[in-house]
Amino acid sequence: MNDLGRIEDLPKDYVQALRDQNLVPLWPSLRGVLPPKVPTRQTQPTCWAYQDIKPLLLKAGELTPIEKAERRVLVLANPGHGLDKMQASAAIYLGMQLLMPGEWAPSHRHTPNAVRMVVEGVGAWTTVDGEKCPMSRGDLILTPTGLWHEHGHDGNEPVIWLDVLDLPLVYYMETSYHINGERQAVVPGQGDKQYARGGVVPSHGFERSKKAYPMLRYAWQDAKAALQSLAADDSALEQVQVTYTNPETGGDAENILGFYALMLRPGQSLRLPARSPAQVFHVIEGAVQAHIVSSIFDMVEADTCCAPGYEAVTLKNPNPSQPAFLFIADESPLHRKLGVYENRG
Ligand code: 1HN
Repeated sequence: MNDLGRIEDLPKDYVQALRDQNLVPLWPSLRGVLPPKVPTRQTQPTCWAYQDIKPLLLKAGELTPIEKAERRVLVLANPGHGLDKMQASAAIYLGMQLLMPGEWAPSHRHTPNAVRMVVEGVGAWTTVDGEKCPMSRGDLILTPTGLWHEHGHDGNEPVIWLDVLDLPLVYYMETSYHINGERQAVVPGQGDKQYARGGVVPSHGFERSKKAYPMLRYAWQDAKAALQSLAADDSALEQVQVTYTNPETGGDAENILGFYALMLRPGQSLRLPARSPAQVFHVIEGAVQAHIVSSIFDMVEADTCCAPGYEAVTLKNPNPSQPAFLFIADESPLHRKLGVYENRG
């Protein structure tokens, strides 16, 4: 693999003389940082079963009060990166967060972008930039970079959601920090109501392009209805998928990670091409078998898995009579902006 000469081939005193000057020879490491044809990926195909996470998360609820934790989260860490790194992939962080009835996770803002995918429970809400977003199963709620956000819970059962952040990238760039704030005043006017139907928008009471992130909550019932009507409209459509977008720009909902909902028809097997971005798959409804490199994950509702970039993924719906629905997060907005995006088929 390394045919460019080894560090051991150099005189020890020469290597030490380089070190003393904070100098390093490139050639022994060149193949490592620039491997032939395919990048080295630490990201391993990994699956986290919700039935394994949930009891441990509920236990965290008993062990650690919210006042002490601020955010009560178990991180879904990819062993390929090392568990301490808290990374699912190079750019993606995943965590399962628990909020118990009556608890409040105080207001703060930070540079990493986040989204929440609600997994279980009713009665919780997230206030983002003054907009109070109710949290129901399958809803996607954005907390983009710099916006104040806090979580509360008026219901009477535990609420659990999946956090997806671009924290590993923002941390790597030495740009990750947070600021604590006061409880937010809730302001009227909800982006998810104003933009609920593409093509018809309110004539009064809102202005275009005032906000960088005009829509913060994407209700699952709307995304699911969109998928079902796409599937019904064209029975030959193979990839029944929607992208969560900024309704003003038409671009991705956030700057770094991309978010999508996918419907697998009953019994469908779908091959996703080998593309450069790493991906995360989370089952919202139904069952999904994911083939990723040499791993096969049999996933049920609320299970989550990740796939490295540059690998094709095959998703199968084993149920012959019911569709399956997945939430997908990937690194493609980042890859496109950086000019490294590839689709290798
Ligand atoms: C964060 O602010 C939240 O606001 C959740 O709920 C998870 C992980 C890392 C850094 C900040 C939240 C987070 C986080």
